[in-house]
Amino acid sequence: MNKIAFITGATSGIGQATALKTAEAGYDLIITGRRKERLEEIAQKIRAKGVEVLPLCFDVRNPQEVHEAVQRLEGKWQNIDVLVNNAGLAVGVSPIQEGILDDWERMIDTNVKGLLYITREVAPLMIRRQKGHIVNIASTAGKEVYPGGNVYCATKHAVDALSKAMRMDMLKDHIKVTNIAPGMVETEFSLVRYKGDAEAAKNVYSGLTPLSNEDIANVIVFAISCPEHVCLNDIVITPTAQANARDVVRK
Ligand code: NDP
Ligand code: 8X3
Repeated sequence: MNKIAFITGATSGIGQATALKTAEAGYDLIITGRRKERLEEIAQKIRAKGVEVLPLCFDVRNPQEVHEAVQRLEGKWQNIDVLVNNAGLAVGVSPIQEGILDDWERMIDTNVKGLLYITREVAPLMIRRQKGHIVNIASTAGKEVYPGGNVYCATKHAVDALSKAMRMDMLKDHIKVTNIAPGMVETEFSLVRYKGDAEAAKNVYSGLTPLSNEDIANVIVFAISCPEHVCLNDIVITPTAQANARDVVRK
């Protein structure tokens, strides 16, 4: 029987590529996101690879929706081997003193509270089977801060801390936890951050070769394919043109 991976935020970017790559690696998939049509389209694409897929449309910020979605899982779908906590976003680049409260709430509620709500529902299913692997998508913004990154960086520092905490809390239950910290990956991330301003989003990656969503998906597949006794704890991945959260070289 195929293993099962549960991937949040699979309608775009890193989550979408991870869904496709894990399907190719032989996993059946539970994929989530808020955009129902996209989710269905991606589910169709994955089914064409001959694996089973269960699309679940909900907002990770809503604890009731998260609870109901996971509690409704039946039969084999409860046997989740891998959880990829990927759904997340940055909104805005304002300095703290000009920060927009709604942007802050969206980032904290999605990146921190959403990740916690999902983990709170899925981890007990893994513990019941005394096995499982949780992959948290953090960021280089969770290692360092940069001007205008304030609250986004704080949420990703929180993810970094939660990865360490989860690994300790579920150590005795043999649950692996891998923290993945990417630098610049060209996805819809910057379009969301700049609130639909395509020009500003494009400029983020101008003059350098950013990572692709597939680059990150390949690393995730590698991490979840390690032998039972091997756990990759923390992986930082940047484009060659990026040294850390601040320093990049452009042509
Ligand atoms: P995208 O914007 O392309 O994808 C984000 C995904 O998250 C979408 O599928 C979106 O689905 C989902 N999502 C966002 N908010 C919610 C919500 N409230 N409920 C459910 N799903 C949600 O960006 P990326 O692929 O780049 O981002 C994925 C993760 O990677 C994020 O956690 C991001 O912080 C992190 N990251 C990104 C980097 C980058 O440079 N791109 C670098 C480092 C980390 P939908 O809108 O359908 O709900
Ligand atoms: C996204 C990478 O550099 O925009 O997490 O913070 S960055």
